[in-house]
Amino acid sequence: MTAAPKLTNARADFYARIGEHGMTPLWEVLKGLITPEPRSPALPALWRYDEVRPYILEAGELITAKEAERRVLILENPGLKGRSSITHTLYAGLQLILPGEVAPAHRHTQTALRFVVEGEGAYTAVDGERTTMRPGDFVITPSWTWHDHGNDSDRPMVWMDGLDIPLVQFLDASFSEHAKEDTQQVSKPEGDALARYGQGLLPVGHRTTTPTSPIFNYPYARTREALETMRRAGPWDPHHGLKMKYVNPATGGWAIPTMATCMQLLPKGFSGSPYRSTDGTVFSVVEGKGHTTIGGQRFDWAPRDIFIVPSWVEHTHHADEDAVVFSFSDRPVQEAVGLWRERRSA
Ligand code: GTQ
Repeated sequence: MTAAPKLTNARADFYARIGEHGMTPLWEVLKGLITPEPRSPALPALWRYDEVRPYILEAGELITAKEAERRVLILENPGLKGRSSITHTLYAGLQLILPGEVAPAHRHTQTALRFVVEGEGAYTAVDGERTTMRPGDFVITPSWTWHDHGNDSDRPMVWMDGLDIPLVQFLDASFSEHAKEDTQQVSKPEGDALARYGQGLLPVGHRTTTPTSPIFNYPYARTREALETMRRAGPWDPHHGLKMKYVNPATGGWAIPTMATCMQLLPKGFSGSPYRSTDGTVFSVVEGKGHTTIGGQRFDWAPRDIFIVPSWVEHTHHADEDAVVFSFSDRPVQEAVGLWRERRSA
């Protein structure tokens, strides 16, 4: 490792003069730009649902879903304050819809995922179809599709939003618009997309026109049942337990082109081996209690808690009970450009 260049008077004078011509010396910043390993500004963090829930409900007394457009408390990474980011590339928030409310229809180039945390019976509508959401369901709002949310149940409903907002911002590719009507017309029966694309079948002659999965609700009941059946045969991954990815049935690829989404089962007593990867990851606990050691720091988790592991920070999962954990990251983007790496330690 070479020492940092010395700042002499002659050099400082030179930097000032070239600065006026829109230039700056690489050698003063090179080490921070091209690091030997990722050095994420994001920090490991955990949000305990018990702790944040009262604030989410308090927001419900301060503003309506309609006035807010989306009544969401952003989960902001403590290392990325003011940047509306949970990892360097991803956004997460907790959205509240109270009984009788509607979050009006709009569309944007950012893709959203919803992971249902609390309540049952609210819907989201995407491209003319409504889906009723239940805890553990993974719901997709593809880029540039109209979507509105509503709650016809008699209980508050809370879900985690995951969006590629920071990534799209970095690429300067944000477009959005509001629909004329708050609630979009329903043109398809509920369950149509799941029947058409989520049964190991595809319509004959189906042509893939968008990179996002045509299934927009992957119900938890099915995912959970699959994990339960698979656990009888294994095999168990020493780092991840039994970890499955949500796929786009039309391409075999990730369900969302910018965000990898997975569900994993950690059996009671599981103690994982250390793992790190270049995709900073957001975890949302569905069932069970345990802890994850992230960069040497222990984070205890329980159902509905959310925690993040920044890029290239070593972590190990431990489960005190059978645990089911959802996660998302920017892995598909890194894979598409050949950047994704992992390191598995014994
Ligand atoms: O539900 O469309 O958390 O547009 C942030 C931006 C949710 C949404 C968010 C959004 C939405």
